[in-house]
Amino acid sequence: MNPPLPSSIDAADGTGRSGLRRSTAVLVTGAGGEMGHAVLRELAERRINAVAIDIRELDPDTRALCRDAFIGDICDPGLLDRLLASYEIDEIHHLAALLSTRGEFAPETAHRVNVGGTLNLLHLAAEQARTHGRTVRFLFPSSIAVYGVPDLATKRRAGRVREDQFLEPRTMYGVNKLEGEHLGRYYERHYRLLAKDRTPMPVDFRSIRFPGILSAETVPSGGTSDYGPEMIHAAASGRAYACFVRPDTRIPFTTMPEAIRALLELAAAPKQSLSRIVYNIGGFSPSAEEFRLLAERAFPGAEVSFAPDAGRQSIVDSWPEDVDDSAARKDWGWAPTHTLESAFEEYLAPSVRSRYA
Ligand code: AKB
Repeated sequence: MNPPLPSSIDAADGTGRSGLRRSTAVLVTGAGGEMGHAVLRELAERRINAVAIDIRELDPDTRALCRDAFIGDICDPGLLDRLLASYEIDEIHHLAALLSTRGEFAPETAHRVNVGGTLNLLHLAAEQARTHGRTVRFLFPSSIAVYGVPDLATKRRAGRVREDQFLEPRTMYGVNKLEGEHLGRYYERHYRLLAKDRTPMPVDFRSIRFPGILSAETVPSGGTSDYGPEMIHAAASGRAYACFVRPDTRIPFTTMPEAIRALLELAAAPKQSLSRIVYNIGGFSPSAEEFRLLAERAFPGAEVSFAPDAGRQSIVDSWPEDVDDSAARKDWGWAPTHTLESAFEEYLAPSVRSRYA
């Protein structure tokens, strides 16, 4: 089992919500989402006191992984006040977001949730730091959606994109994630710049730009990298799948266990070794056609066809083919362990197969 993170401070008093002293906890927003369940499971294994927020009631398995759960909107200050009445927060994993496809149907709502929610949580973190006199660590999953490569020829030429290239996102979600990164930098380095009583570095902001994520346990919804996981889950469950991007479409992917490992490794890295606040991590970059071939090999009889949707295609075409993650490798020792083949053979195919068995 992994050693506890340095931030793992359990309540020594055992007073819980009704006692006079508040328990220290790690806050996880979007706890009911794809990533939330996996993060909570890892925190529970490390015996870290986690408090969850989600817009919907958590399923019993996820609820059992946390000390407490608050159901409501991260934009509701009343909800955050209720939470702070019972807990001191010393670390936040802010996973709640409206993804790239869903965000294009309701851009203003996406902005309210993705940026307004992030701002509320950064403010909460800064206030916790001020009242308790210690920096609050803030983990923010950003996304390859912050990139906006102008056209396919440039995408092919660019290859592995660095963190500071092509930052002109096409989607509201990408705009919001980029804004989240900027807000994090501001709260860490410049918050209340002119105030006489300002707290230096109230927030220790750490962010990863995730590629598409493949989970064997859940099927995502509302994203544009969803064609990868949708294809695998459809193939495993014997459903025909019409892929909404062209066969030659290529973006980076990783698996859910690798994504969670990356987030927790970045959380545990010594601050002095971090030269950036936001890092790319790569994995493998198959074309949609390569995905199809692997899915058909792993699940004989799978029926995958291609029916590109022009709008969603244009979103994926604006994301890079691959990312340069050399900063993550150098600063905190990031090392992906899955290749596309091993991700399929060792993780996706067996787990997805047993899920639908
Ligand atoms: C999406 O497709 O919106 C997300 C992402 C790439 O961040 N999966």
